[in-house]
Amino acid sequence: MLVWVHCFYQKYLHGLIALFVFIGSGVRIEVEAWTYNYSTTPNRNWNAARQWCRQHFTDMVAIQNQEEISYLNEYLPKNSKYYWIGIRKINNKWTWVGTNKILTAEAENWAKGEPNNKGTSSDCVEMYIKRDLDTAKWNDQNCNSKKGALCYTASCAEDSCSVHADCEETIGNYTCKCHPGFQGPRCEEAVACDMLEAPEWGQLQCADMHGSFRFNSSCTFNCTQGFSLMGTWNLQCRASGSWDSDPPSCQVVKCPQLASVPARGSMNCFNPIEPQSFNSTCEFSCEEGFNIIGSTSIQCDFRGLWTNGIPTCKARQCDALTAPLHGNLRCSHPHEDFSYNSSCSVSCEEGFLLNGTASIQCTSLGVWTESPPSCQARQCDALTAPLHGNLHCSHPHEDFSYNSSCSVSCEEGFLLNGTASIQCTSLGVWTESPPSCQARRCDALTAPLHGNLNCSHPHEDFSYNSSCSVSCEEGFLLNGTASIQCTSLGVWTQPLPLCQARQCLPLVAPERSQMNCSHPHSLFSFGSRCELGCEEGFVLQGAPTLQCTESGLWSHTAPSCQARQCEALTAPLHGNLNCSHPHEDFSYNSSCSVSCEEGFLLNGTASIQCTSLGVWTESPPSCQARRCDALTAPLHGNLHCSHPHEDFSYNSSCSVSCEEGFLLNGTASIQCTSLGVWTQPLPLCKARQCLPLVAPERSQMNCSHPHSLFSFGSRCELGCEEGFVLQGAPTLQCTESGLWSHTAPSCQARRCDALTAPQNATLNCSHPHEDFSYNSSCSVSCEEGFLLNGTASIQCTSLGVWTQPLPLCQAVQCEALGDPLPPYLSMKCHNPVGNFSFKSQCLFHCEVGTALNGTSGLYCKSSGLWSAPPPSCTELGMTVGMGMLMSAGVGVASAVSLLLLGGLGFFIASQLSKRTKKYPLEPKGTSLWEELENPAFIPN
Ligand SMILES: *[C@@H]1O[C@H](CO)[C@@H](O)[C@H](O)[C@H]1NC(C)=O
Ligand SMILES: *[C@@H]1O[C@H](CO)[C@@H](O)[C@H](O)[C@H]1NC(C)=O
Ligand SMILES: *[C@@H]1O[C@H](CO)[C@@H](O)[C@H](O)[C@H]1NC(C)=O
Ligand SMILES: *[C@@H]1O[C@H](CO)[C@@H](O)[C@H](O)[C@H]1NC(C)=O
Ligand SMILES: *[C@@H]1O[C@H](CO)[C@@H](O)[C@H](O)[C@H]1NC(C)=O
Ligand SMILES: CC(=O)N[C@H]1CO[C@H](CO)[C@@H](O)[C@@H]1O
Repeated sequence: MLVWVHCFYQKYLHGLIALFVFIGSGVRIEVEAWTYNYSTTPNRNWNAARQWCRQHFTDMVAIQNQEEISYLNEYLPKNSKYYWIGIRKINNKWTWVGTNKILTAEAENWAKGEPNNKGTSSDCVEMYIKRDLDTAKWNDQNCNSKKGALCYTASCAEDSCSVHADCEETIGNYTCKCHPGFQGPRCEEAVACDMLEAPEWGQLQCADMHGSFRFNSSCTFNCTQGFSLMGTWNLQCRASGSWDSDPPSCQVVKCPQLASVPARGSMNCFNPIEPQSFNSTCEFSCEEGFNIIGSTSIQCDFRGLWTNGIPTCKARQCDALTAPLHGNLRCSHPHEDFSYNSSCSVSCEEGFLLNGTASIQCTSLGVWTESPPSCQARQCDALTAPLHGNLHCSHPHEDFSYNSSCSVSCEEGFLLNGTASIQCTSLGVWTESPPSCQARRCDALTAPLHGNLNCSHPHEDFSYNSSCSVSCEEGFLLNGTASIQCTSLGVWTQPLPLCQARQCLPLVAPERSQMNCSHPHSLFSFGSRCELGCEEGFVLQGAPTLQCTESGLWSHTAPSCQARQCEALTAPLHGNLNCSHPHEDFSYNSSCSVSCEEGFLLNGTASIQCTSLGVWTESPPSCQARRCDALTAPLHGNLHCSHPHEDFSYNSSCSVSCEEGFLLNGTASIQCTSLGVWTQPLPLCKARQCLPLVAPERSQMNCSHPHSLFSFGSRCELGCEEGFVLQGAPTLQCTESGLWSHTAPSCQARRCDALTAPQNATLNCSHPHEDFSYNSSCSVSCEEGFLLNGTASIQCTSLGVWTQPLPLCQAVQCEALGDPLPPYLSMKCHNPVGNFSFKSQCLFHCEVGTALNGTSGLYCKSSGLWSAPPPSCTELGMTVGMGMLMSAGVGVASAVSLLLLGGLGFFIASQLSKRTKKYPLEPKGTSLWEELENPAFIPN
């Protein structure tokens, strides 16, 4: 067992805080706080197994979920009989015996087909720990079967959770399942509801079992006096953290609505809380003129009742009134009889006037605005007797008042003016204005026409004793008596005189005139005015208006009418004038016509008339010379014209002259005929002709012909092809004389320098054009023994220079000798062309006592090789070979001097003499060197 435990530890509990303790036959697995104990030695029936579990641990396992199942399957060792678990069928329900809880669906873990509940006693349950098939699944079994006991130790302790929770086992621990209304790990904390506040105008009192405003808190609301509670008065905090109903509010107690303010009064309410509610105060007042009846102020008490009823307003009272004598009283009472605002008016009988204010009112203070009025008889104006009359009156009421009556009578000689008897009416006026007594009248006079009236009136205008006189205006004469009087009978002594206009002589209208006269007074008298006008085409001579003056004479003498004058006409130049004059010369209706001479044309209308306005119908015509076409100078010509009449018209003559270089083509002078055409067409100016040019060989010619081909002004430019040079003028012009400015040029090949053959060479040239000119080609060939230095063949370019400089022929070079010379040997060379070069000859000789070994004379061959290898000197004996030769200048003379200088003279002479036989010297003109040049010269 111990071994197995070790393996188990290693196999399953590695890394966990785990502990195995072996107690007899029991094994405990402790995983943190969760503990399972089991025993398989021995296997027991279910009751024994449970007894063992209860004896040693808490109880047989109760499984709450799948997590515990897989845990057990993993950590328990395999037992062939498997393990009992603490579940049984009680009252036909699978029940956990340890916790007495019904099996939940969550924890259910039956093997396939289980429970099949075979047999009555198979209501115990085993768990297939580590079985191949249906591992960890459950199976219902006969309770007497013997199996391993699977026990657990509870993690829940007395104080694991608070009293408000149930402790539940979990793997390795427990959890506290809170009772409703509690929360927190140990479910100590009651669920909180929203905080409550006392309502406005109210109080709040809470009984808290688990802290204020928490689960099971009970809060009671009440309101202050004058307010009533609206809503639930008591609230409970529920397990869900909400109150069982909304918090109540306190609402003010209302009094009955005051339906209306008293009539004629006003109400002013003060509402500290709400309108017409608890503590509201209303005050009453009456309008002006009204007294309040009742209390002026009422209040709403806490029960919602007003302290008093609404008061009323009563109008204020004035004294009662009665109607005055001769009058009526009329009143209106808006409120009560003779009280505030009552209005009374008094009206008087006809003929009586109101004394005082007609209408009075009862004021708000209960007094009348004025004292009541009375009625008095209407007064007329007081009367007095008129001048020259007497007055008699009767007065029923008062003097000169309503119903009084008065009458007037005049003295003799005067007439009553007005009604004799008058009465004072009910309106206080006399029926008529009081009468007067007046003097007798004559007819009223007015001044006669064109006269003045002058009157004097001792009484009244135009009445007894009035006197009037008349005077006439200027130009008028008095007809009658000048002064008249009004008699006592009311008539004038004479009729009123008149004023008559002064007369002029009558007028007669002159001939061809109209006369319009106006006669304000009478025909042709003072003021008459005559206007005179003439017929159309005639002009008035004299004053157009005549007036008859105040002296009876006309202002002017009578005028006359004369025909209107036009401008006098004369015959135009080259024309005749023919006129007819019905009235006067060149005046209204005169008619004139013009005719022109031959060769001239009428310009204007032939016949014109003098109009009524004194102007000719048209301006007088003129005669103009007949026109030819206007001419302009021809190109390159000048036009000279003479015009006896007008430009280019009848008798005009024109001639043309041409510019230099141009020739006239046609008649030089032409004339304009009487028919308006030129005798000939206008001649032209043609450029003078030069001979046509042909471009010379190897040239290009560019010509411009401003006038015509190769004529005056033509200009030809000539140029040569490449390599050729123009000989002559490059530009030719056709001059005004018809000749070219220069003779035609030619093109010649461009020249190069003439060449001569260089030394020791021959020159071979070909010349396509001229000697040593463009395209000439020359080649140089050297003589034998000379080499060409440069290009063999050169050409003359188009620029007139050779492509290359002429090459030279240089002598062939042989190897230089004597640098240094072998011992005892000396050398003399003759170089006709250059040192050690073609044709060079060198002679050697050895010192005395030495002998020449080799050829004494060498010459440079055309192949550039010496004729023989250079010699040397040997000391053997006195035999001296012919290897040494003297070198000397050119010619025999120098050879001779050499011989004179050297001690060898004799020797050489003997040698030469010896040799003469073989190589005889030329008698004249040849040198020793020339001799040596001979290819036959072979020493030894
Ligand atoms: C067990 O659970 C309690 C309450 O839930 C907790 O306070 C405690 O730390 C847990 N113990 C372990 C070991 O998890
Ligand atoms: C809640 O209050 C009711 C009545 O006041 C009481 O019967 C009940 O036991 C209380 N519950 C708790 C958990 O305090
Ligand atoms: C009502 O009026 C009384 C007396 O003026 C005062 O003492 C009381 O505070 C008022 N109540 C309220 C709720 O205003
Ligand atoms: C005279 O009177 C007539 C008609 O009133 C008028 O047509 C005419 O022009 C007058 N002649 C003159 C000269 O005033
Ligand atoms: C002369 O010179 C040749 C070649 O250089 C040599 O072979 C010969 O022996 C010389 N003769 C004498 C006598 O020294
Ligand atoms: C009740 C009981 O005996 N429980 C045991 C479970 O196993 C551990 C380890 O042996 C014992 O200490 C407990 O007493």
